[in-house]
Amino acid sequence: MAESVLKTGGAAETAKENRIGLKALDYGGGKSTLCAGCGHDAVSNQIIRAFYEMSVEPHKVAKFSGIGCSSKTPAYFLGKAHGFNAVHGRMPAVATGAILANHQLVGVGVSGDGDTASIGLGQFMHMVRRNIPMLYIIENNGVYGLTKGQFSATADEGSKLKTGVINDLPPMDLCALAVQLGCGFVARGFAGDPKQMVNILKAAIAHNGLAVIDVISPCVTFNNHDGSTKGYTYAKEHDELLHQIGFVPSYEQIEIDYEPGELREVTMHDGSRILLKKLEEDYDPSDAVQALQRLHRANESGQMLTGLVYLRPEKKSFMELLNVVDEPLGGLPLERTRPPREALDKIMKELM
Ligand SMILES: Cc1ncc(C[n+]2csc(CCOP(=O)(O)OP(=O)(O)O)c2C)c(N)n1
Ligand code: SF4
Ligand SMILES: [Mg+2]
Repeated sequence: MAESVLKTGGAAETAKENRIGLKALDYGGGKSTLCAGCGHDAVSNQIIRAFYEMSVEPHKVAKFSGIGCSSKTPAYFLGKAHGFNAVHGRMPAVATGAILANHQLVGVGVSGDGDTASIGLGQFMHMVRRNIPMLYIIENNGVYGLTKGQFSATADEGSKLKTGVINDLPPMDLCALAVQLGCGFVARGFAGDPKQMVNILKAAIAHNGLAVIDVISPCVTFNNHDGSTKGYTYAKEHDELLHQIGFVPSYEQIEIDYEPGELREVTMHDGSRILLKKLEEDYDPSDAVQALQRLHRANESGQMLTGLVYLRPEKKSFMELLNVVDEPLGGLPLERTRPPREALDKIMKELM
C-alpha cells in the first residue's frame, strides 16, 4: 500500500514558504490507501504542488468527488480544505450547489472515467453547459479500478480484461465532448508528466469558469498491460505534446526563458499569463474546430494529445450569468434573501 503522496525536492524545498507563509506540507492530506504506483497518487501530489505554488489558502478550497479509487483521493491532499464525497456519478450536482452557496471557494472536483463518462455522464454534461467555476479533474484509467477492472466508457476498443473479455465498444473522448459543449478550458495531461500537469492545474486555478482536465492516470493493477492506451508505457511512447505550457501568476513579473516568436501568450481574467510554446505547428487553443480535428486525428492514429486543447477565458461563468452578488449567498442574512411582505403582496395582487 502506498503511503503519503506528498513528495518534495528535499529538506530545502520542504522548508520553503510560499507567498502566504505556508509550506508544501501544509497542503498535504491523509495517507494514501491506493495501490503502490497508482497514477492517481501522482495526480494528488501534482494538485498539492499547484495549490502550494499558487498560494491558495487551504481552508478556502472545497473538494468534491463521486465514488471510485480516483474519488477517494481528495482525502490525500489539502487536508485543511472542505470536502464532500458524493454518490457515484453525482458529484456535479453537489458541487454546483456548494459553489452556488459560496462562490468565493476554489472548487476542485476529482472524478474517474467511470464516475464521469459512464454513470455520471448526464451530470457532467450539464455542469459543463452551466460553466460552474471550478476544476473538474478526471483521473482516466479506462477501467472501473475500485470494482476490479471492468471496462468504462473510455476503455479502448479491442482491449482485453484479465479475464479475457474483449471490449467491442468505441471509447468516448471527454476532451472532445467538453469542447463540443462549449467548455472554456479543456486540457489533457498524463500522471507521469508532473511538469506539464502542475502548469495545467495552476492555469485552471486562475481560470474563471469550469476547467476540465482529463488526466491519463494508469491503473497499475487492472489496466497497465501492453496495448492499453492508458498504461504507463503506451502513454510515454505516444504522448503528442501540443505545446509546452508555462504559467505566470498575476503577482509574479518574472520572465521565463521562452524564445520570442515561438510563443503564444494568453492573459487570464485575473492578469495571470499562460505561455504556450509551440512545438511543431501553429496550434491556436481558441479554435474549437481545430481542437476537435486534432483530437480526432490523434485518436485515429493512436496518439495521446496532451496540453491545453481549448481555451476561452472570456466565457461567462454561471455566477456571472446569474449576476450574483460578491458575498457568498450562503452567508447573506434573511432580510437580503427573502422578499419583503409588500413584494409578495404585490405579486399576489397581480395574480388575482
Ligand atoms: C450507484 C452505484 N453504482 C455502482 C457502484 C459501484 N462502483 C463503485 S466505484 C465504480 C466505478 C469506479 O470507476 P472510476 O470512476 O473509473 O474510478 P477508478 O476506481 O477507476 O479510479 C462502480 C461501478 C456504486 N458505488 N454506486
Ligand atoms: S485498483 Fe487501480 S485505480 Fe485502484 S488504487 Fe489500484 S492501481 Fe489505482
Ligand atoms: Mg477508472
